[in-house]
Amino acid sequence: MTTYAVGDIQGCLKPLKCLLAEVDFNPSQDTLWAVGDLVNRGPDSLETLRYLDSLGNACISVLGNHDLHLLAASRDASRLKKSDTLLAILKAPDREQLLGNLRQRPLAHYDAGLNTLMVHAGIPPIWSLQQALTLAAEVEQVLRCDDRLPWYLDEMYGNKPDRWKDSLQGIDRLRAITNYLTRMRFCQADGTLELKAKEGLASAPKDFAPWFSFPRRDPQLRIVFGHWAALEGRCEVPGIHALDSGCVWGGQMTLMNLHSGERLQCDCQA
Ligand SMILES: [Mn+2]
Repeated sequence: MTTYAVGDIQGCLKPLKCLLAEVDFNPSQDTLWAVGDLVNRGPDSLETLRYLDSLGNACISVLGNHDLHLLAASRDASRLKKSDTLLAILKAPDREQLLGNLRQRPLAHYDAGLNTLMVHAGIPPIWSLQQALTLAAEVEQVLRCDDRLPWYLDEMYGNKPDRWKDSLQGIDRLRAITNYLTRMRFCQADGTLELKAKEGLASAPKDFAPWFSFPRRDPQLRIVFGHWAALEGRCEVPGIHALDSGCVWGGQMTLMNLHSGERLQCDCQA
């Protein structure tokens, strides 16, 4: 009965299976958390989705920006970029089932027993745990609604508004929540976002710092996140665990035992 969390998979199924074999992962007893970006850039996005779906309740995953991009591309293929490796999913006979399952996945997952929150990118310092969960649920509701999903996917791209306000409404509100939870790296203490810088800590734009470097509303809460490959799986802040170690970019995949905190990495090339 062990819960593990894995970093961004991005279609790298081989190292994932290698890590799960290494820990004798048993889907009838153990649970795998995935920090999102299940697909894209890597070689086996289609098989990754099929495999994670086959785990049923043994896999809990939050949505990352690439997963949302897949949903948007399934609505309008002209959104595909040259570097995307999503075509096999869009052409698959079971695409509707795979995409249908994907849009049921949450943007934030919290386990009280493990005192752990999982999000793809992070949460801004101005949000409490409860706020993060409530706001994530607002987007989740739209993702699961046939009538509102196309509107959301058409309007979700963009870097504005760059600062959270409780009074935000409509698509601005949903886009801000989405950007915090799935794209954020650097921000300010008041939550102002900077979404262009993608490199390591040294690349912080003037007056900005990593989202996890500010005092937090729930300092005892453990947070696991992915998205930021340039951190190479390292974060010095106690209780904040970076799991994206850039597997798809030639790095390793990281699997963390959420009970012991022990980490395992796999060199297996995707
Ligand atoms: Mn990402």
